[in-house]
Parts: sequence; structure tokens; C-alpha cells
Amino acid sequence: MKDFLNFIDGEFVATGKTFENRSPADNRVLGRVHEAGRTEVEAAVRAAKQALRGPWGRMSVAKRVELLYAVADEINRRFDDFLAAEIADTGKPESLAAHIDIPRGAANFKVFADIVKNVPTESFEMTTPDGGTAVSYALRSPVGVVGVVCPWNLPLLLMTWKVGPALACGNTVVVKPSEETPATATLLGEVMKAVGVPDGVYNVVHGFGPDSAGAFLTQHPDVDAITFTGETRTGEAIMAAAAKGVRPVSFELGGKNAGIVFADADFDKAVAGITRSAFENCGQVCLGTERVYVQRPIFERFVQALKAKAEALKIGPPEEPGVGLGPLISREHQQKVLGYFERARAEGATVVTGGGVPPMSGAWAEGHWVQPTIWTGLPETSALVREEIFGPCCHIAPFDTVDEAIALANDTDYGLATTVWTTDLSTAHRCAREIEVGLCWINSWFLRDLRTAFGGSKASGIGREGGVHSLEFYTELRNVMVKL
Ligand code: NAD
Ligand code: 6OD
Repeated sequence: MKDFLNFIDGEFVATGKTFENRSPADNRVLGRVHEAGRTEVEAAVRAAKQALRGPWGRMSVAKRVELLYAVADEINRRFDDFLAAEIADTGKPESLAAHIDIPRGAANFKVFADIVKNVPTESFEMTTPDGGTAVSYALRSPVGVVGVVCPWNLPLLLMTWKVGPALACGNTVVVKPSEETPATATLLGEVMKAVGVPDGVYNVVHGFGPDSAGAFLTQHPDVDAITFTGETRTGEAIMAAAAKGVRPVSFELGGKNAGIVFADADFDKAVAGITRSAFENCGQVCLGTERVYVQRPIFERFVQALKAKAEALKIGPPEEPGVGLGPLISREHQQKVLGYFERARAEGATVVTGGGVPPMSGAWAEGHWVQPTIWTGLPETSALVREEIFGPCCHIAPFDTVDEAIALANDTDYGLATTVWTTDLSTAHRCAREIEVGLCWINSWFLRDLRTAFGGSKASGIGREGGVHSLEFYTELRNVMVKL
């Protein structure tokens, strides 16, 4: 039986307390996860503090950058190990993990190493009251020990999205991966060791949230900053913990994202785009589209075209060729999503397609599958239109005017992302300016340039990461004034 161990001060650490890690595709036991208690979290934070004061804190930027490049190269060298670990933990199609999760896991180290190497700081010269001169310049210092709390939907990608810039800026980290997906964070410990990242710079503690590693980490007074990706209500609990000691937070939270398709859009591209945004990763992408608004002249045609795409998606286990839809992450999450499917029926939705569990054979019948599902006919007040479901489903409603589409998109507590499909430049710009989100895609979805700002508005997050914006969180500016 495989053991998923904590990684503390350069050593893999077992604990007396374990829980099972199961495959979402067939529910088989993948291994035992060693849950960190207060003692292990304490040891990890202490190691991170020492590394900050020691070799990592004293290392030149050039050497640090060299090591982060080596981390990326080692992830790529062990690509197949990372791929196998990620698809075992998540059940997602191999093609998806091979094209997005693992390459981005490596790229997140190189991109931020480059940024840190190349970003200048400001300098001002001024005349002083006595007629002399003074020069001010800024120094960037790391914030310190960063607690990194991660979700399960894109485990390596989202964890390294935080760890890459944190380390590039000279911080040390203690990572708490999701209890559902412990594997790639653990594997990254081997990579750190292999390339010579000093002990204590990268630490991993496994476990759950409340009364477990997540809470112990975020409550720890020597954790200087917390970066978190996950549900909005977990963000509220972490923010309360961070209030003690007035520690900064960076939050990437939930969404209930609108996709808007105008009648002048390239129809086939819009259908293909919404197919991805609604169903990719089995709908378990924070940026995904669970509310689709389609301009009335093309509404019926669009619904039928999306139905055809959804029904053509091959559902199956990760390694099976041509699979486009994997399982949900857990039995609990499957029950939650199926609960929404049931509620849609009870509320009188038209179930255009899906709405249940697909027939699976053999061992796969034990997996957490659901059908890609489309509804129409629900009021905007329905829980299905207001709450994040995080499954392969969307509700489609018609609209008439640009004003109406923007108002519908904004009628939510969330503000993460939108995807707008139109060939009219003015309409596109207007939507981009008026829809209250951190990320607006025009005629595309989840197209990423890692130099750009990423984050959510309203209940979808606090702060922006990506490019130089990550430096705002992972460093503090110190101003030095020199009277000449
Ligand atoms: P979650 O909030 O349940 O868990 C995320 C992490 O927080 C896990 O590691 C969990 O153990 C930990 N945690 C839970 N309670 C905690 C507590 N009280 N203190 C400290 N840690 C705690 O989220 P999830 O189910 O893993 O992920 C899905 C959610 O994440 C969705 O809402 C999705 O929208 C969101 N998400 C957002 C983004 C983004 O960029 N905005 C990206 C991915 C996922
Ligand atoms: O691409 C990224 O950097 C990112 N943070 C993606 C988030 C996806 C949410 O599920």
C-alpha cells in the first residue's frame, strides 16, 4: 500500500494517523495519507522559518532562479510520474492532465523565476528643503513563511501557481494540499530534494481543514501570509484565522460564471467554447460556465448544438483514448451534484440532456460519474442559477439586448470570470468594461498568459496574482531614503 507522507525540513514524515486516498474513477484505495497534527505543522513552520533566515534567505536571486529552473526541468523529466499521480488522484482524462496540469506545473516555476529576475524597483530623486538632494529607492523583501492551502480540481497547477512565485520572491512555504489529492504535492518534495532546494524551503502537511492541518497551519502565528484557493466559505474561515496577527491573504474563490453568446458570434466556435467552459474537467473548474445566456434569434439552435456536443462527450477512465469527461472527485461531491440535478427536476426545469448517472461497467461502476447536463426554463432566482454547483452542467436562458445580458451576468454575488462570444468589437469592449469580474474572455475561454493579472471580484476572491502582480503579495516594498 502506498503511503503519502508529509514533507518537513527535507524529510518524508509518517504520522500515527492515516486516512485513505481513493480513486474517483473506480473508488479503489490508492494509498494511505499521513495526517499532520499540530506537532507536524509546528515542525514544518519552524523549518520554513529557519530556512528563511538561513540558506534560502541569503541566496542570491541568480542562484534561486537557477534552482527554480531546475525544479521545472525535473518536473518535466519526471513528467510521467506526475501525470500518473495526478490522474490517479483526480480521475481526469490523461489528455487533459498531459496538456494542462503537468506542463503548467512546470511552467509556474520558470515564469516567476523570469519575472523576479527582470522586474525593476522604483527610484525617485528630489530636492530637499535645505537645497540638497535626496534619492529614494525601493527594496523588495519576501513576506516570510507563506501558508499555501490548495483545492483538488487542478492540484499541481494551482499549488505551483502559488509556490512558484512565493519561492521566486525568496519566501519559504508550507503547503496543505487537498485531502482528496495528496500525490503531486508529495512528489514535488522529491523534486525539491533532487535538485538541491535547501531543506525547509518547501514543506507539505497533509490533512483536512477544520481541526486538522489546514486550520493548524492558517492559525499558526509564525505563518506570515496565507494564499488560498478554494470555496468562498472556506475563505471566510481562513480570513478569520488570518485576522489574528493581521496577516495578509490572497484568495482565489468560487464562481457562478456567465457565458454570453450574441447572435453575431461565430456559431461553431461559440458552441465549442461553451462546451469546454461548461464540461471540461467534469465541470470542476472555478472559471467554468454554469450560466449561459444566448441571444434570442439563435437560442433554440444553440441549445440543440450544445446538447449534441454534450451527448458526444465520451465518459470514461483517464487512460481510455478519446475520453472527454472523467468522474467527479468524490462520492460526497457526486451526491452534492446529483442533489442539484434532482432539485432542477423538482423546480420544473426542462432537462435538455443528462440529469443522472451514466451506465458504467465493471470496476468503473464504483466511480463518481455524472452525465453532462443542460437545463433551460428556470427562473434567475433558482438555486441552480445562483449557487456554484462545480459539476458538468449549465442552465441556458435567452436574452434580447446587450444591457440585459450584462445585467444578467452581474446578478450574482460572485465575480470570477466570464466568456463572451461576439464578432462586434464594441459589444465585446462594452461587456469587458461592464461585467463585474476579474477575468473576461472574448471569443475564448481559459486562454492564459501567465504575465497577466488573475483573480476574482466580489465573493470570488481578494487580490490578484500572475506576472508582476504576484510580487505585490509575495514581497513587501521597503523604501530607502538617502540624503545626499
Ligand atoms: P475547499 O474550500 O473545500 O478546500 C480547499 C482547501 O482548503 C483544502 O485543502 C481543504 O482541506 C482546506 N480547508 C477547508 N476548510 C479549511 C479551514 N477551515 N481552514 C483551513 N483550510 C481549510 O475547496 P475545494 O472543494 O477543494 O475546491 C473547490 C472550490 O475551489 C470551488 O469553490 C472552486 O470554485 C474553488 N476554486 C477557485 C479557484 C480560483 O482560482 N478562483 C480555483 C480553483 C478552485
Ligand atoms: O490558470 C491559472 O493560473 C489558474 N489559477 C486557474 C484556475 C482554475 C480554477 O479552477
